[in-house]
Amino acid sequence: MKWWQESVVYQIYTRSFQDTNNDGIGDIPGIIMHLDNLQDLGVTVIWLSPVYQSPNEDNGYDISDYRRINSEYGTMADMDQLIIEADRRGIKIIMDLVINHTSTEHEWFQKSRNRIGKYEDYYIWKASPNKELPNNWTSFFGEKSWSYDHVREEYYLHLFAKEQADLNYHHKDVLDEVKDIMRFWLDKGIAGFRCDVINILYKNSLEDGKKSLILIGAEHYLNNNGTHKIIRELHSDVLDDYDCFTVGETVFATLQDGKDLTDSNRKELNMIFAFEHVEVDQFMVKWFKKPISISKLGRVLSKWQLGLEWNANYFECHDQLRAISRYGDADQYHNQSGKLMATLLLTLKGTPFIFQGQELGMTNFDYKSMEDIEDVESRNINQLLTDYHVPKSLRWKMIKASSRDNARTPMQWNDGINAGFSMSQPWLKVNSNYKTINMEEQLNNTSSIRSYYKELIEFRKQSEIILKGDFRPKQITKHVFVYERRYCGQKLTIALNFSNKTRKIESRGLIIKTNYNESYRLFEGELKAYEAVILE
Ligand code: TEU
Ligand code: CA
Repeated sequence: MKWWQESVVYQIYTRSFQDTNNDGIGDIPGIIMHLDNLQDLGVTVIWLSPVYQSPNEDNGYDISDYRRINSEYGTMADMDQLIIEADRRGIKIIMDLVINHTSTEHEWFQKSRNRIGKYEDYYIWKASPNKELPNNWTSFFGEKSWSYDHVREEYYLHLFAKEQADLNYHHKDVLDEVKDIMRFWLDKGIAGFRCDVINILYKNSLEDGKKSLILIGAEHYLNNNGTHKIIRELHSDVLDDYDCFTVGETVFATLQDGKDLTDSNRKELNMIFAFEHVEVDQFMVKWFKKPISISKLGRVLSKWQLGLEWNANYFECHDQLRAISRYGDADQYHNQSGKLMATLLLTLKGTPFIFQGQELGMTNFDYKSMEDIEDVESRNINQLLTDYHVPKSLRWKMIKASSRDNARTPMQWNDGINAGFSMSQPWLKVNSNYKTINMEEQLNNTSSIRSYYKELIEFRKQSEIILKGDFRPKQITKHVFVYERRYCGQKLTIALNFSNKTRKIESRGLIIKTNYNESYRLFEGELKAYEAVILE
């Protein structure tokens, strides 16, 4: 096994993690402050969401200098110290590599709009004599994907916000720049990259896209050979020289795309973040709160588990809803459903990724209006819905049920001022449930969600079956998901009940883990509400 297959990764969204200088914004010293806590949890890799210099239109996913640290988060000296201090605790760091686009404040873009030297074609520009948009493509954030630049008097392409201009991968120098940036960070001692929207780099053509409800134009840039070739080149020219790993964030990837991207013979990526399982509730459920289809979730997860040799597993990140609010019951079965999601995440085949606060069972926000929202995606969607005359209350309902800010609320460290995140007004409001859901309360409480994460992480590290075993779906119904892991003639059965009623299942066995506190041993086929068991 490779070290990154045995790893447990913890994603830190620095802005919301811990503020140490009381400006209301999380920072790198705040991460260093909590390294002991992460080591205690059992984490062996940290994925840092972007901490590079950025005007923060999209919270760091709009980079204006890849070799500088955002001054809100600290200095390069802080970053170097973080790498050293993490290493002392057996924790490696992977960075976010955002190379589909840069901030329009990036020096390259500034030179490009002024047509300076080689930079002229670093981005995707299009003249338009009659001021019509160059094509009909729409962006991931709902708007048109072209903006007019008054300096160059041309349109530029942006598949995300208008402050995030897409780089032009038809220009060879762009890829060389990326390679240098990667080496810069790998030489500093980081252990790899989470590669942002890595499957859309290469644009085949700029022709009009097919009519579609969302993302018009995607067929011209999703998972094409140009992108595969770029990724292989990054692998052979850079990554191969280091002991590191990559996880690609791959929007709209099919299983076949996943196979192509992670097939070790092709030398592209080590694992990907697929989206299919976090899209089983897209639109209807997310916006209108219809109950999520557990059978669909189970089928999709099984398909990916069976289809790939190895992959990344996740249920939360800075773009997704909180898992308890989404798949569980945050009110009545907060503790059980938090542990249920932990059981699922940590017993699947693949490398598990925990998002900050997930180990505490943090929930979706409790905001009351658009004024509390910072997320650029939510703001754009709200604007779009306003343009379509969607009434305010319905707009809010949709935003509330889908906003990425649900996951981005500040970490809940204790029941003190601002949940211990900061002494001054946080950049994004703290969830008011911090009085009961917080780290301090859970740390020494043996029945807390955090204690369960810690226990299960340790269990996973010791279990060859979990680490190396095959995956077999056993029973997938409207309410339960049961699967086996098998290795060298041994097996474990994992049974999960995603409902608030007792459910009968076929499996039997000896319980070695349960998310209910009572210590019962023999499992006779009945799962309690939101119960999760691991059977021998
Ligand atoms: O996400 C890509 C992406 O597809 C999401 O923004 C998606 O549109 C959204 O989650 C749906 O709700 C990556 C980053 O994770 C995200 O934070 C960035 O905003 C985006 O790329 C642009 O860099
Ligand atoms: Ca700060």
